[in-house]
This record gives sequence, structure tokens and C-alpha cells, in this order.
Amino acid sequence: MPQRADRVDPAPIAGVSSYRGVLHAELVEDFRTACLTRAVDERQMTLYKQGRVYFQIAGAGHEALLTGIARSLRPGYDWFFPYYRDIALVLALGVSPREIILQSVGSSDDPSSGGRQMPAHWGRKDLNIVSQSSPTGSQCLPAVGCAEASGYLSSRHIDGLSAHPDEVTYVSLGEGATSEGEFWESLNTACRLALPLVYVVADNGYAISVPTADQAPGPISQLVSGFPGIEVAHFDGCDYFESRARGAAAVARARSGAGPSLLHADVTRPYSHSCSDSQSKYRTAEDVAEELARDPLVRLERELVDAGVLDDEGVALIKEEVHALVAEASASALLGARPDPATVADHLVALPRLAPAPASAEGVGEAIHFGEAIRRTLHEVMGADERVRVFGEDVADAAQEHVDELDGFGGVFGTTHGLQRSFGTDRCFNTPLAEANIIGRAVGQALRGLHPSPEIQFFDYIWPAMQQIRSEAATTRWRSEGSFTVPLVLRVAIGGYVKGGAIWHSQSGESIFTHIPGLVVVFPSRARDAAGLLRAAFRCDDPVLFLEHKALFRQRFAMDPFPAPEYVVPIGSAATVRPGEHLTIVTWGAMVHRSVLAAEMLEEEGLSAEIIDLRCLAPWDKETVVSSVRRTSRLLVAHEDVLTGGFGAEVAAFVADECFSDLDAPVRRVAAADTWVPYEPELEKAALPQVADIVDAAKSLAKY
Ligand SMILES: Cc1ncc(C[n+]2csc(CCOP(=O)(O)OP(=O)(O)O)c2C)c(N)n1
Ligand SMILES: [Mg+2]
Repeated sequence: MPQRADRVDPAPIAGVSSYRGVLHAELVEDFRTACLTRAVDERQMTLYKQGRVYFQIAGAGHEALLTGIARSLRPGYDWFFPYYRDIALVLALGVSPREIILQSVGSSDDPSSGGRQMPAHWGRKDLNIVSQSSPTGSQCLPAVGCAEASGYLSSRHIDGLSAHPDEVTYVSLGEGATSEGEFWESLNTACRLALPLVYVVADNGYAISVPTADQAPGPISQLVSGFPGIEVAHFDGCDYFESRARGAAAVARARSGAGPSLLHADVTRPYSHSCSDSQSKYRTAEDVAEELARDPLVRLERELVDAGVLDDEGVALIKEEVHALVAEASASALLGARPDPATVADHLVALPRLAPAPASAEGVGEAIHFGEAIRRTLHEVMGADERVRVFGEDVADAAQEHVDELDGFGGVFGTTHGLQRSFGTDRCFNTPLAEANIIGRAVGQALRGLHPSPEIQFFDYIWPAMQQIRSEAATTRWRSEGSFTVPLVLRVAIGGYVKGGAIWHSQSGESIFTHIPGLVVVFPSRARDAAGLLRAAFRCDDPVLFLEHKALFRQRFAMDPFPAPEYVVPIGSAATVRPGEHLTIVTWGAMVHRSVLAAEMLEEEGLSAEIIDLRCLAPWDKETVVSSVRRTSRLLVAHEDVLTGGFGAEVAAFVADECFSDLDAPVRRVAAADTWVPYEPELEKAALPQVADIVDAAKSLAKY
């Protein structure tokens, strides 16, 4: 509960010990929290005007709703994915006004983000308030994943992890945010799996300046009413008692295992959206005045006084007390420590320290394909660690009831074949055909300590998941200063040279992901490395994008014996595939083998090329590249992605800077043309880089 230095507890008047079934003490407490919320808002507005906070957004108008619902929720037991207007909720859960203002002033003492996030971006590990991001609606899918984890964890014993069988996940959003696809993708799974979720949609009539009526064809409670398995309530969220009763029913339903609820609450927004806008530009004076007449704080006060729960003096005492508390909190927050600029890149990723993979463990015996190495490694990892769950489109073998009588599918490339049969449908399962759903749910499960391995079927279809990858998975450690992490291994089939793949089954584009701080990007080129790197990926406590080149799955040249379990390739370590003297070729993925073929042709002409397979792009092995270039004095970067903005540009720029005086020629790149990959084979050849392109570029560099 909030800090209260000189807390006043007005005694019941005229013997009123409860009202409308609620105890006097709870009524006073919640009225105080509502007043505190408003006082925090007002103080922050003043601080903004004084230039002491850099942004401000209010929780006003939502106080009765949130204090009412909070009554049924348990901090540190239930899980919370709040919205930025949930000040009243987080105060009721135990966040202090000082902590809230510490974030606003950007202090490193801010327990939610250490001054990294804007105000009202909640997060308190001990209370299970999950670090919040800004994209409206994106919280819904991680909330679903969190609720899924509740069931999974409470049905088995995993060291260090636990869940309460009746815990609930709370997620809130505005009516505007319900237009986001991620909200709808979340409803799908919440209903299908009957998850213990409570959605709270605080409908304050506006999304910044956009009125509710312009947002959607009907009120959200009507729109969701067709979803089977969800209990929907539409009510006056300015009524504390109604909110409290609706909240209690929804939470009880979730605790009992009956499934999700959606509470659609009409609330008000007395202030502008934030300090950055002025609502007089888009709301009439009558509209604002009408809303003020419904103000939940005024209404609660009036009702409590009319009922004799409080008298005017008691109300005045509470208001004085919260103002004093907020003044104290503000003064103290302004003295909070300032972040050290040297720490700005702390808490991006924390890679495991791994020794180089021992050559003795490389494996002997029958060579297996690249795809089979991945499949076997997944079996190995899942067998060793119940935190790992594999899910995505088509990854399961067959419907549970037929899994024993059929061969099983196991993914369009067969890389997950047999996982469901071996480990059960609980551990390997199909998802809806919805990429944000797949990744968002993985994020939520990872936040709970699981180690999910979601699959995106084709790289070309990763884009609906981009928000979850970039804004949720990759930012969580950084934005929470390490309080929350998102360990997941996201496997994706990538690349072309698959004859007939065309534009939607052949693209590369890895550089777009290497541009995301907080995301590890791995790109193996042969079976042994795939196994060694996949093992390493599961040892990471951060999101790993594991790119599996489609054209390698069944290639002989990419086959190796399956390496022994101790063969773990450290993330960020390149492999020198072939030593050479006259130039260095840096490459990865399907271009490694093409570079080897090119090097063999160059050898015939007396040119010896050293080939480095980066294997990992974020982080990448700068030392190995630099030491090679220092010896050969020439660098060619060969990649399959398009030239402009490709990762080769990064390698080239780094080497040009680091090795300027060692170079005897400019750094050159061989890459795809700046176009899409076409269907017709000759056209495809024209788009993608070929062995001859590498040979030509190497020769011209050698002659330079
Ligand atoms: C994905 C995304 N698009 C746009 C924004 C900018 N934005 C921030 S809040 C907001 C309006 C949200 O309205 P609503 O969900 O109704 O919440 P309210 O502010 O009314 O409580 C917008 C457009 C954002 N944060 N995220
Ligand atoms: Mg709104």
C-alpha cells in the first residue's frame, strides 16, 4: 500500500461501519488512493510547467474504476500489464508517489526504469507489475503469454519457477488501443485457452483527439461480444461500487478457471491527453463541462459524505494528508540520484560466457542434414529443460488424438517433427496463423521465466510480429534496467536460392534485425554450427533470432555428424572456414558455400582467399575479421541480402575505420541487387549473388 507518513483515519461517523456492503476502512482507503492519484497528477503538471519533468500524463477520471478493481487483485501474486493511465491501480498495488515522480524527473532511483522511460510506464518486479512499453495494445499479447505460463507452471514443478493455481493476469488499455490488431490477436488465444485474464478497457471517450465513435463501428463491449468464452460487462466506470463489483466478478471468474472477462468501463478524461496537447482544440467547452459533472472523484466524495462514511472535515483531512504526502514525495524525488551517462548502454543483453566449442566434441559417424541437426538439437534441449516450449504455425505433428497413428508434420521444413509426440502437446503446439500472437505470447511466457522457442514459418512473414520483437522482446531488459528479461529463441526460415520461392518465400533482410539493440542475431551455415549455436541460444537470457537458411536444410555440403552435447558455439564467434593469404571474404548463411566454391576457382588462378563465416551478426566477431584483414589487406563481404543497407555495409564501414592503414584496396561488397527475389529461375539468378560475382569481385580486388 502507498507510503503514508502521517496517515489520518477518520473514524466512522454516526456508527457507519460499512456502506453498500463495503467496509468503512476500505472506503476511506480507496477514497484516499483516488485523492492521491489526483494529487500526483496535479503535482506533476506543476513540475512540468517548472521544467522539472519532461513529460506528463494524468490518471484523472479513472480513479474510481481502478481503485475498485484493485480491491480484488493481489500484488506480488497476480500479474499486471497496466496502461499508462493506471496511476490509481499502481498506487493501490503499492507503488509510492515518490517512485512515480522519480520516473517523471528521470532519476536513476526510479525503480521501474532508472530514468529510461517516460512517466507512467510502470514496472515493479516484486509486485509483478511488468515493465510497460509505449505502443498501445502491444501489452495484450504478452499478457496472454503470462496467463498461459500460469497454467503451465502450476501444472508442473520447474526449479526456481512457480505460479499460484488461481493467479490472475490483469491487462488494461484505452478504447483507442482496442483498435490495434494485437488486442484482437490476444482475444483469440485468451478465449480459445480460457485463460485467467481480466481485460479492462477504460473508455474515456478519446484517443488523444479521436472520439470513440470515430475509432470503431460500435462500442468495444459490443464488438467483442461474439467471441466465445469471454464474459463482457459494460458499465459506468465512474461508479466506484459498480467498478468494484464488476472487478470482483471478473477476477473471481478468472481465479476459478472459467476464463477471461472484458470490463468495458466508461470513464472521463478531465485533462488533455498529455502535456503535449490542449484539448480545447478538439473538445467543446460543453463536452468538458458535462464530463466534469460525472467526475468520479467528486462523485465518490459526495456519495461517501451523503452516506455518512466521511464528513467534510474527514474529507478535508484526507486531502490535506495526500497533498502533504505528494509534496514530500516530490521534494524527495527531485533530490533523487541522476543517471550516469556512461550507463546508457547497460542492460541491453547479458551474453553467457562460453568457452570455444571443443574440436573433440565435433562429432563422429554419420553426417546429417542441416535441418535434421536443428531438429535433433530441439529434441535434446526440450528433453533437458521443461522451460522450453516450441510453438508456431504447423510446428506440431498432428491433432493430439491422432498423433500416434500418423507420421506427423512437424513444420513445413520438418524441423520440429516428433517434438509433440515426444514431449506432449503442452510443449509443442500449433498457434493461430498470426505472427504477432506467436511472438507476443512467447514474450509473456519468457517474462515468467520460461524459455519459449516460437517459430515464424517464413522470414517473409515476420513483419506482423515486428512490434513484439522490437518493442517488447528487445527492449524489456534495457527499459527495466535488467529487472525483467525475455529469454526466447525465435527460429525463422530465411533466404532464397530455392527455385520458385519468389518474393514471399526467398527474401533475406537480416540487417533490419541487426539494427535492433537488445536482439541477438544468429545465422549458421552448416549442421554442426546450427547445433552448437542453437544450444548456445538456449543458454542466453535474452531474445535470440535464429535464422535457418531454407536452401541449406537438405544440402550435402552443409552436412556434418551431429556434434556431442558439449559442442556449444559461443554467440558472437566467427569460424575461419578456409585460411588464405591474398584476401579475406567475410560472409554468412548460404553465401558461405558459394564463397568456398569461388575460393576454389580463385585458387586455380593463384589467388588464396581466407573465408570467414560470421555465424552471428549481432554481436559479430570483429576481432577475427580485423586480424584476418590485417594479414590479407583486402576485404570482400559477400551476402545474400540486398546491397543497400545490408549488413555488409556495417562490416565494411567498421573495417575501413579500424584497418584503414592495413588495407591495400577498398572494401568491396557482393550482394543481391536492390530488388525483390522473382519467381522465374533466370530472373532469380539475376537478383541473387552468384559464385561468379564473388570470383569477379575478388579478382578485381586482388588486382587493385
Ligand atoms: C502503436 C501506437 N500508436 C500510436 C501511439 C501514440 N498514442 C499514444 S496514446 C494514444 C491514444 C490512446 O488512446 P486510448 O487507448 O483511448 O487511451 P487514453 O489515452 O484515452 O487513455 C496514441 C495514439 C502509441 N503510443 N502507440
Ligand atoms: Mg481513450
